[in-house]
Amino acid sequence: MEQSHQALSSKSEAFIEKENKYGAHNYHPLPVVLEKGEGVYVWDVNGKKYFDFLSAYSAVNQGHCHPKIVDAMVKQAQTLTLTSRAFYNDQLGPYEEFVTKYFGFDKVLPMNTGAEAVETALKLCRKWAYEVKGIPENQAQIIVCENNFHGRTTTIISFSNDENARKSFGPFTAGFIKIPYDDIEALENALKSSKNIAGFLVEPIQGEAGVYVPADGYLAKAKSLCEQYNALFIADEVQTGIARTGKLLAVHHENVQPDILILGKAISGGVYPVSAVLANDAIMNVIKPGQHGSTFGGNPVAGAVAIAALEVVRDENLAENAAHLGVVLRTGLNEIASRNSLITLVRGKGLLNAIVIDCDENSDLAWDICMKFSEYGLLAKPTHGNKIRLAPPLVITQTQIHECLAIIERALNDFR
Ligand code: IF1
Repeated sequence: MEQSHQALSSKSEAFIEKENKYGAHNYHPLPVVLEKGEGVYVWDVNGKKYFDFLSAYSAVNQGHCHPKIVDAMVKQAQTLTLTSRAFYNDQLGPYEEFVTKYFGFDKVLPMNTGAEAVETALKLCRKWAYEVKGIPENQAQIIVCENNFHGRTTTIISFSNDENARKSFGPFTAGFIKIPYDDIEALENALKSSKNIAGFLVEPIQGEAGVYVPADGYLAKAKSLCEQYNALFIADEVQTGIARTGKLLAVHHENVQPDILILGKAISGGVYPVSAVLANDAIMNVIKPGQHGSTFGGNPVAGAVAIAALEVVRDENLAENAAHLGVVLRTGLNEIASRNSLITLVRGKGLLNAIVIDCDENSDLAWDICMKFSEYGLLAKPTHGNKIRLAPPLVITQTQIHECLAIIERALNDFR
């Protein structure tokens, strides 16, 4: 117990103090200051090595500083970085061809961050609703789920139910209907409730809610209901996409092709901000010049990086690895749970997993456990107080998973 409160090194403390003094206090990080990453490992400023079990919230699926992705970035950065979309560049077209074929869509709209891509998808959905479906101007409604996380812009937090994310940021954007997640009847009722439903925005697994996996068949049924009511099925795969859950996309577990697909995070392997919205022509073609865009979206570095990052996912069979090692990880965690009552539930898919700790959401226990993990060489972060997300880079090996399970059990045994 004692050691987890050991004093920080003066070196770490100095960096933490600087962030406290000069940075906005919009985060509460674990007190670990990292300076280097390679594959599944990161090192702190004191040279201590850790397994990274957060992967920057699933942005570094390909592992830290993957040489192929870094090479692509460096090479392009030395050649041409930014043109804006006022001119063509020689990287964007090839990237657009690559990414649309990779995911099976006619077209892509390139952006930078996940939240921007979600905003783009919402605008695209509304425009389709007015110009194709024929909903009267300003009447479109988009169905969303309770406990969603889609980013932090004003419109996106308009339909969040995280009070902390919303309070004192209003007034909010109208036009959203909230239904319980993983409730197909609620979806059908909402779709039936009005002629003005434009679409349904959903996370295939709710990440921030503590890796909440919906019932088998939910996504497939939701997609077919959307077809029936002529509403767009919009999948936010910013966190679940790019092999994280054991398939290229989490919707592929149910053979669903969304009408609009939102990608971010690992589409660049975490080396550069890249996001994307994919759709077929019947939808994407409603956006005309001047109606949407971004200075950096689709820049040459982003295109070169994203191609390399997606090639790594394919060439290194990361989806298969995530599927296989996810089973190994959950099996090991369930074995630990059978010996240590601190874990009350293990859930997840592929390498997107969480354990639920036997304490209430206001307790510090999950935080203290993560501090103990860190002391023993593994980095993870609690979410919603009593859940700990366990999501290593997908390049992890079976031997390393077993090492990590040993760390996790050793740490938990210090508590109970
Ligand atoms: C933070 C959570 C994860 C996302 C989905 C869009 C975005 C995200 C499904 C926006 C971003 C991040 C943001 C990060 C924490 C993290 C997160 F805990 F907040 F919910 F991963 F689980 N759609 N998720 O998960 O993407 O604009 O950030 O690029 O610090 O807010 P972004």
